[in-house]
Amino acid sequence: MHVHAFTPTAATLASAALLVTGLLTTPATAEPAGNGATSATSATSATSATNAIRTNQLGYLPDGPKRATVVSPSAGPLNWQLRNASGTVVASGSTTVRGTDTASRDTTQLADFSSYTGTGPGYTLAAGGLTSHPFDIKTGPQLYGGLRSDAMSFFYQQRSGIPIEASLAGAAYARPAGHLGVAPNKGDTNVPCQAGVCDYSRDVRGGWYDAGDHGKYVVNGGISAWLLVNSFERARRAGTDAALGDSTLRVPERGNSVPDVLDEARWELDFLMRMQVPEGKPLAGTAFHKMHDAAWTALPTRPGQDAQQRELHRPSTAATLNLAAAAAQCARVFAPYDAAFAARCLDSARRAWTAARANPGLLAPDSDGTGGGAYSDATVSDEFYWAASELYATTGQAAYRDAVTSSPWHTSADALSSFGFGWADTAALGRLTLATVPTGLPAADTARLRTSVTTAADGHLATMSGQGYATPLPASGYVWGSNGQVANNAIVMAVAHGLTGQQRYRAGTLESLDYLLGRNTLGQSYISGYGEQASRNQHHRFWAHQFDASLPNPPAGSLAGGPNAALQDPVAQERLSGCAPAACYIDDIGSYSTNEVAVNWNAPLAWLTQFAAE
Ligand code: 9MR
Ligand code: 9MR
Repeated sequence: MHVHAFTPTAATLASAALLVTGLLTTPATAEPAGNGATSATSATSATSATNAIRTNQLGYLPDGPKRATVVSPSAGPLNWQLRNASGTVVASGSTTVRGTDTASRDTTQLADFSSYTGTGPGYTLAAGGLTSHPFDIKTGPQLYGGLRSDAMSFFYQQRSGIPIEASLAGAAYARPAGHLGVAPNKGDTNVPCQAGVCDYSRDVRGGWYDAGDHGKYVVNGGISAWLLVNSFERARRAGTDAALGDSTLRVPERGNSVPDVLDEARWELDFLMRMQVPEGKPLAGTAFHKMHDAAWTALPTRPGQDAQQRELHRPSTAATLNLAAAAAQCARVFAPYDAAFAARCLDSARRAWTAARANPGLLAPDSDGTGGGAYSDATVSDEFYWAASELYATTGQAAYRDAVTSSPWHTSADALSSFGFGWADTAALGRLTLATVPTGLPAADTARLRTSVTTAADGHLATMSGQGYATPLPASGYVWGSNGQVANNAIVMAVAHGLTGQQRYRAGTLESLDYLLGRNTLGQSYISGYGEQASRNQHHRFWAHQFDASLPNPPAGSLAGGPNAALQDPVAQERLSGCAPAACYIDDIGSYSTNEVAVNWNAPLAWLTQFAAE
């Protein structure tokens, strides 16, 4: 748990009167490779958005909500028309005036064409003399099936320690394996600790690179693996897991009789277990917090070309509990497919739990951010709750149940707050598991946990209804990785839908995808490859086309971190000063605080697109 309430800076407050409707980027102008700290686009081209009818640029479901935001100074409602591909008006109505939206400072109106249930390509919505980008209305598998597959391929392409094959990723994305000890890599096969942390080396190959960097961090890897496995566990409950089964994704393990989404998660789970301190060593059973380069590498750097020394950082209680939670979930979900692997996961989870209980105060410091992210976390009671919940759901054992029921997080209203869950805030994950997986908890207690999920989902719906773009974030919620937070909150609503069958929760989930796919103040689809105006220059050391024209842009299905009002990188500071919170985003490779990709953001995207594709 860490505090992430956003405090407006003096700059954002002073410029509150400025009417910044949006900031678009110009197409990439390739310049010589830089160090990533500067913008690759030289012009300061902050132009306003080209289109003021904001829709989901991918499209809508015939039986789902279909809403658009119209930005208009008009004080009264406007008439809208929905046209099909041949230009025929198939539905019409009038907008609802919404007034000024705090997060974007836009004056918005709502056009709701949900009652139209036809299907087809190339619809447009017109209002107030403006016309939207064209969009499709298609069924779930048709509309979201491709994005689900691409959002999962992101994980394959982030894999460390294995070559990325053209046959699976496409020729532009193929690359040699990274960090297997082939020069100039120092390799993750024999990694020493930082000075003073341990006197031995470990083989910590594999796993996914965290983001645009080549670090591998247990807390962020664990929550991401958990989300992929959870997406499968949820689908199995709903009876829709066939779509995630064997040979459904572009992974090398196709055809091994194990669902492909689990194959992908296992690539990370194997790595997480390698990060556990071995028996016989000090702090045995705990997990090293992270491993990464001794110093930041420049952009671009292909994984196999990273020449930096890799180092293990000191074990932390948070990482240990994150491993315990993810490995306990692994034991439960993998059991029908690979009993031996499930048993190995359970053994690792139990040892991690015991070690965390014995070492509850190993806190990862904020200062450890050279060459990799800090992922600091000063409060681990929520990680204890999450790990206990997973171990209890898997084993049914009394000791874990007691740890669940005696935790303050079992009853705290903060477990599912408006900020939701994240790599440092994991109590909600325990709640989601206990609310959905059958356990021996008293029925009344399970019912109370389920109500806590639906109450949280209703809170997100209330937040959305107060926003011009139906975003499940308060105006203060535009922090680093805000798009990941949107996606995580959408998962809470999807789980509430699963628990109750109520359509309003499904609508909230789908409208959250609308936001990510273009229904926002910038008219920006934050998912590469999807939408007329989609992010394409996310911060990444290999998908660094903006810095080196011979390298690819991020592959389709890569979610950008999103608007971050705190402007925490030099490009954002130079280009976005005065931005409204929801507009503090720039599609520039240098803006790592608004435009990086990360496993903990693509994991909820994969989860949600699986839900939407059903
Ligand atoms: O590239 C790094 C990115 O992955 C991280 O999220 C970010 C914050 O930890 O840091 C980036 O690295 C920059 C470093 O912090 C400062 N010097 C320039 C680095 C490359 O942009
Ligand atoms: O997602 C992380 C965000 O919550 C933090 O505020 C930020 C700064 O510490 O770091 C983010 O994580 C980055 C990590 O530190 C390094 N790899 C890239 C991650 C995404 O930007």
